[in-house]
Amino acid sequence: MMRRLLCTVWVSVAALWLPIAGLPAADGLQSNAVSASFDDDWVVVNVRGPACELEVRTDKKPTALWLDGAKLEEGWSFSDESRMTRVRLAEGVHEIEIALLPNPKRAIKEADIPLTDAGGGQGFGTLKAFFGVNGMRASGVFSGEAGKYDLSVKCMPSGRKNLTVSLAAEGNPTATWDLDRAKETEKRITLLLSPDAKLTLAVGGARLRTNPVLGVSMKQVAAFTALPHLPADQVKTGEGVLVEGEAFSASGGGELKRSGGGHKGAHGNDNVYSFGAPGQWIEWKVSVPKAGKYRLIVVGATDHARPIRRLEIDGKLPCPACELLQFCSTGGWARRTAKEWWAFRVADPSGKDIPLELGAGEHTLRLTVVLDHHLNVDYLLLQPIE
Ligand SMILES: [Ca+2]
Repeated sequence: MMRRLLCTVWVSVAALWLPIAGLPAADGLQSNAVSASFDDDWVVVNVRGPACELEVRTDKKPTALWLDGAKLEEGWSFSDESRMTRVRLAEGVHEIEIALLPNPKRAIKEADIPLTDAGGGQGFGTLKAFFGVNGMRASGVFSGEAGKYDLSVKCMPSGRKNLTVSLAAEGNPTATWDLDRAKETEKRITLLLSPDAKLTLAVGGARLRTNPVLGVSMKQVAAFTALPHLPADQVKTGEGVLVEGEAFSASGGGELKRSGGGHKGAHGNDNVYSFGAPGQWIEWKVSVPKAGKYRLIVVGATDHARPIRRLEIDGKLPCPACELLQFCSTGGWARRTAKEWWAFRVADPSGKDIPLELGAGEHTLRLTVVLDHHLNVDYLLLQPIE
């Protein structure tokens, strides 16, 4: 059974007693504004206005009081007869916290939650936490390099409270889970993070007097593969198998659009755009004349900093790096100038080709949006590697 604390708050102004809610100030007297919140063994009262005596029906003698963050050793009293706790307040804005539990600690207001590196590095930034009547909300910016991360959030038991945690990381679906009442809870989440991604961690359901988050640790499990690139007009389109972006065979997860010549200098006078919703995908059929190793070139334009795409061939990842291929801004969407079409090569950042082994015949290439940056696609080109 939950104990219910009966909290009746009255405020006295110039010797007149006024209930805090519902009554107008007596003639000629300025009223105090009062609000209060409480749970089993803790009362918080906010008072604004002229000097007054605040009286709170706490039923038992408090174990500690704080006025505006400072512990009050004197200046307050408790009456066994009326079961009231009385505090004298000067004119102004005040917060009074009254603890009724043994060995009280004042409710936490702020905390830093570091994003520690499970791999032993220097960490990935800090979430700044603020505590209020409904729980805690912490936010901060991820300071690591782009990549895929395994993240672990450990929280203490919630005790008598029902607490729900949510973690939102820019570009990823929000994860929510409940805390166990009796034992520590560890939640593991995989996130795709760009540098400077915003992270928000919230614990809701009740006022918290301590930080329930024991730690957040993360570990990079895959890096993004930044693709080398060159101006599109330097690509020898005659060498290899070319498939126009606009000649896709299927798409899903978002409304893909064909330009119909609305962009400058596109090959075949057309391209696709509106390709940037998380999880959105495009498939192309290509017919490879001869079995062998091929390099893939994707000609695209984007004004976004870091479009990430997963490449699959015939439903499979052709190489581990193909999970997170990172394009970069070409300076614009190619609406103004054809110079904004760049050729990105599936290669490691040092420029070494990542060869794709293909048998003769038809294959399906699929690009899927990871995170949310847009990329216009003019064409794809498979070139045989000597
Ligand atoms: Ca095209």
